[in-house]
Amino acid sequence: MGITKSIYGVNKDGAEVTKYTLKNKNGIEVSFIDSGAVITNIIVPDRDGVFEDIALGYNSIAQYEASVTYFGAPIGRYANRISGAKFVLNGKEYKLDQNDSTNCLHSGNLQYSCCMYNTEYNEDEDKIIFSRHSPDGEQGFPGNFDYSITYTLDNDNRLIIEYKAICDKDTIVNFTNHSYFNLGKGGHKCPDVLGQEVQIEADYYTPVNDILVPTGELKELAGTALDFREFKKLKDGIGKADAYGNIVTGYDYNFALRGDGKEGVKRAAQLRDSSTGRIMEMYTDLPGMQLFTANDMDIDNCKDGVHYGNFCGACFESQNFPNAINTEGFPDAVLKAGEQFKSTTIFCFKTF
Ligand code: G6D
Repeated sequence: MGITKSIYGVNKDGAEVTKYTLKNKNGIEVSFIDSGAVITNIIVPDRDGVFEDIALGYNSIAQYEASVTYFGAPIGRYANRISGAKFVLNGKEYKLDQNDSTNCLHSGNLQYSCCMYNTEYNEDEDKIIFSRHSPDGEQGFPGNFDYSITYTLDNDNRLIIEYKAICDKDTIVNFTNHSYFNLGKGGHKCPDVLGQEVQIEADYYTPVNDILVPTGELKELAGTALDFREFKKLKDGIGKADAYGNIVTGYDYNFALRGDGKEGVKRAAQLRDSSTGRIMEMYTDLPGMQLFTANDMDIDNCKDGVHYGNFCGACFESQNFPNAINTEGFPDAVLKAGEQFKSTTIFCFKTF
């Protein structure tokens, strides 16, 4: 159905920020801004045809630029944690920002979601391409890294996110999108997702230490608070024990998705709300997914002036495993010089 655009605001450098909206034939709309290639709105119907914005977000560029919640944000060059904020590649040690205890979280202080992007699109098409050049050493990573993020909204109500990258040196890569979803009545204005149900295609998760770095094990989740093999309300897992008997006070775990990593894009997880009849499916070709439930959120004046509190949204961050570069046995995180990186994640919106 094409793209419309509008001026969203002015960023910290005084550059005009443009908002782009894709709309499909079913009336679903997804909007983005070229400051950060951030997803700002996802407007979908409920079972009665009431359209609401189910994506959490901010009210202004300044809030997005200062954000450490990563609403709608693409994350790179390496999403999730890297222990000790360092890694060794080809015998050389690379030091990163320590912005989360002694770890580097989501590539540190310079966020991909705070950079200005080039855009390519045709007004009558259903996709938009955001791209930029990440120079050698940016965020502490080796190599000149050229990457793009293509968002497509098709008439099957799928938001398709395609990541592409190429680097002139061996480097590491782990993209994700850190959108928070709330399928309840009011969408992102709904107070919490605790009554919403999650299903995840995983039999194992990667347990973490006290600073949220995976130990390197894969632990069975059957019968624990992390067991989402069948649909389960989030509130029915919170307060229950993980595989070690520790009480889960909120979800912030990486799930090892079923499969051998060679099947391509397959369904990884679902979120649904029985009161609105909204359901979201997430598909990916990546081996892991972080389920994060906004456990300590308390932010005023977000999008539409809404206050976001604890458990206000759920993130389904497709990813390689956290700290894979430093963990024997985890999937390879290295992108060889000149090799083309490609990865696809899809969010599909339905009603039931
Ligand atoms: C917390 O541990 C979590 C991260 O996984 C999340 O990405 C961030 O909050 C927003 O640090």
